[in-house]
Amino acid sequence: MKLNLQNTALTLTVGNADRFPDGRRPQIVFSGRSNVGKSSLINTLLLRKALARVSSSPGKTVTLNFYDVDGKLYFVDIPGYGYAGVSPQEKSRWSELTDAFLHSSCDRRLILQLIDLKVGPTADDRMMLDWLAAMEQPYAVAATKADKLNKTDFAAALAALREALPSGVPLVPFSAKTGMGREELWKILYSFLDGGKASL
Ligand SMILES: Nc1nc2c(ncn2[C@@H]2O[C@H](COP(=O)(O)OP(=O)(O)OP(=O)(O)O)[C@@H](O)[C@H]2O)c(=O)[nH]1
Ligand SMILES: [Mg+2]
Repeated sequence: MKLNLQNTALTLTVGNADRFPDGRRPQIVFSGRSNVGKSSLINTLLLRKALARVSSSPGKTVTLNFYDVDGKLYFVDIPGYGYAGVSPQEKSRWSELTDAFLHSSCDRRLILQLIDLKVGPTADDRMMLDWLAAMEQPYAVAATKADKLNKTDFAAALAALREALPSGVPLVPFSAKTGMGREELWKILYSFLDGGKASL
């Protein structure tokens, strides 16, 4: 698959479980706790400054954003979890919407789970990782904000995160600030789009 990254747009913002687009197009889903860097990662992958809005008020909107990538696939920015300031009502809205989405049918769906490298996997992250493993869903992990660590801490944090993941799950250190990991993530995405689960 070849993609023209000049040809991307936010096409759909969904706050209701019955409004998902049909699952014929492949989807790359960006999942992670609030503030982990999902929107920044999407912007970096697509070489855009502000296609996905980098938030100043985390956890405020419970919507899924679908970005059309060259008419061939969707990048899906799902709302972040684990933001301390949200009400129980908003939390249950988050669960209902994301759960419905992640269970909705799609021919090819890859989840990119983001985990802050410096913070390490939180309790919520571990729940999400358990869920992904149980779903037998193809997924990869991006360790975000890698630029925040010095060399020694970087190596230690990456090794610790590796330990927390089942073997065979791709793990890519990433920084939206320096561009570290962008190429490697695209390789994973392309290999998924072209070959499927086995080549991950
Ligand atoms: N140093 C550094 N900061 C980053 C990086 N990526 C994101 N940030 C910062 O982290 C904050 C949150 O980034 P977002 O991309 O909005 O995170 P998000 O996961 O989309 O947040 P929500 O949409 O609220 O769930 C912003 O202040 C970003 O500038 C990174 O790679 N390095
Ligand atoms: Mg965001």
